[in-house]
Amino acid sequence: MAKISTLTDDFNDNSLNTTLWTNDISYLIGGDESLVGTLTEVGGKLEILQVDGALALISKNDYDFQDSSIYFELSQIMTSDILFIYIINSDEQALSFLISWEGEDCLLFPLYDLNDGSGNQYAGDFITYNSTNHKFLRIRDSSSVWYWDVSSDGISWNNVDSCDHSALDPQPDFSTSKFLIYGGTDSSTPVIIDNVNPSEEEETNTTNFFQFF
Ligand SMILES: [Ca+2]
Repeated sequence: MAKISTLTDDFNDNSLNTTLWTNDISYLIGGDESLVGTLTEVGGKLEILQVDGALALISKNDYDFQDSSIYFELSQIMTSDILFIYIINSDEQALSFLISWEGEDCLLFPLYDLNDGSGNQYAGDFITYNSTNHKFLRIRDSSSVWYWDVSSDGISWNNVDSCDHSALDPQPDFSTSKFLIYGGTDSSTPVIIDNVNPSEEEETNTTNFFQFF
């Protein structure tokens, strides 16, 4: 099983890579095709637009999240309601960021849900969502600790919260996981993302660019 860090897309060819992505949530729950929202690559980014109040982006393939990580650029969020960014395993256990509009405020929550009937557990306190400081979001697993990280540039990261999962019994198994963005929204403003796990080669080139100039 490929590590989830190998799931990469820069969305630069303005054509959705349908071997990697779908808006068909039956990939998550099994069963018949069930499309949520629309996915369109525009201007080198991916626009996820709600239809009938909901939107979704799902990795078609399964990945191993254990001792791995996924990050991406959140270029724009919706203007109402909620958005979940999930790592979700085959037992429907999930690690997530929740972005939630609460009146005038938009909040960012680090959460996990062990699918044991207790619902979402708070990894830590919510913080006010900031589109500049939280432009990049990362969820990672390292040495039996889950981390929720944010960054303004995808290079320098700040940890929002962490959870030592070594003592959980039974131990959640994230060896077979999907990446999922799911939201309920009345907003006609699309969620726009870019740069899912940029390759190290691209990061190196970016560094060289700035060093050269
Ligand atoms: Ca791009």
